[in-house]
Amino acid sequence: MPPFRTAALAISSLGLSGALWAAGPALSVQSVAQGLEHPWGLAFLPDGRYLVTERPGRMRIVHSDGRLGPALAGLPAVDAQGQGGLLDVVLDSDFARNRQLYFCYAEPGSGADQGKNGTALASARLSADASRLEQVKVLFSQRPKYASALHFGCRIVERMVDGKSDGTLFLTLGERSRYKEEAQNLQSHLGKIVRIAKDGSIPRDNPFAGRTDAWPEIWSYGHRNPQGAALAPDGRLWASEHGPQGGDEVNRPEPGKNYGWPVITYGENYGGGKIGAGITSQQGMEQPLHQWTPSIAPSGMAFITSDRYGVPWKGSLVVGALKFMRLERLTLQDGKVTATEPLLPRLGQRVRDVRQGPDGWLYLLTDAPDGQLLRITATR
Ligand SMILES: [Ca+2]
Repeated sequence: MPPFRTAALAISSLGLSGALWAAGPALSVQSVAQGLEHPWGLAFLPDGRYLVTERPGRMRIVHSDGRLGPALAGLPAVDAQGQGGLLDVVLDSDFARNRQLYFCYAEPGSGADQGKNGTALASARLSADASRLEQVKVLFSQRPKYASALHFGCRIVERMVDGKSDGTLFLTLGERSRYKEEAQNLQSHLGKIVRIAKDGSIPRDNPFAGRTDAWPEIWSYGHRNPQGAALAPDGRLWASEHGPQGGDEVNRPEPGKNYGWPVITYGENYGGGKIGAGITSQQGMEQPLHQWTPSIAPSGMAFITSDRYGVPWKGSLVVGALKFMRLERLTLQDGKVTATEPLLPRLGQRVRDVRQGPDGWLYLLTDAPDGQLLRITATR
């Protein structure tokens, strides 16, 4: 559709001083709750309350008046050190009926893996009185485990096809930092996005299912540390990942595709110096849809599907930035990123997660020892 492309280019070329900004709403930030210790994942319960994870290993209800409920009982052991701990949580799309939820975390190793850890995904049922997790079941454990406090990835997205769950979950997995070459190894879970059925089985239509030289859980590979993921309104998976120094990325991970790390990257080593051959493209490896250099340190992401922020913002992707302490809005057109705009430049807090609530507003979690749940409303 050439007319659309022309329009998108025009918007993009306006850059930072463009009319796009003027067309956007004025935003207001309200604190819903505070006193959350490094909150990481946020879900909205059907009764108007919130479910929040805290990285040290707690999951709790936040009441609509901001009061924090006690930590829920029933969590498995969590290896909370460095970037690891209790990380994401999502509700099953049928939660109102089945009270099922999914969470991921740094799982401590045992036996031969004593002293090591890895990302794990579990399902559970929230008890009727919302005081505990019941029927906790580990659906997936990242292999191999390593002794590392870095790069767990760990966003969960339920896959929906034509608006209905297909019974599977995506889980993003980091490459644990010291083992970056593993991101290219198809017989390793490091630096991958995997797709797992809600009962822990492996979907038969995964891209590498049936192959002997690749693990069947793998959906896409060549990722570094993907800490943001969301399903677009059209049902496609999008994910963000931290680059090294520079080269943070947004991708739309497709089955079986290679997203390049550490062979291709727009980043460099910390303190300077190229990674590998220092190349940004190679045959058979996907280019990011957007990359940030310098890094913004992208964490959670969400699509704006509500009308709350006006027509120009509907369909945008918003990404939380841990660095520069803001939100980043990406304008999308035909599956491509055509413009980016920093939001909330005076927020002054690291953004760990961003989600659109059932009321259509955006909600943020800020990463701090005294982290907050914030609601972002539009005042015009
Ligand atoms: Ca890449």
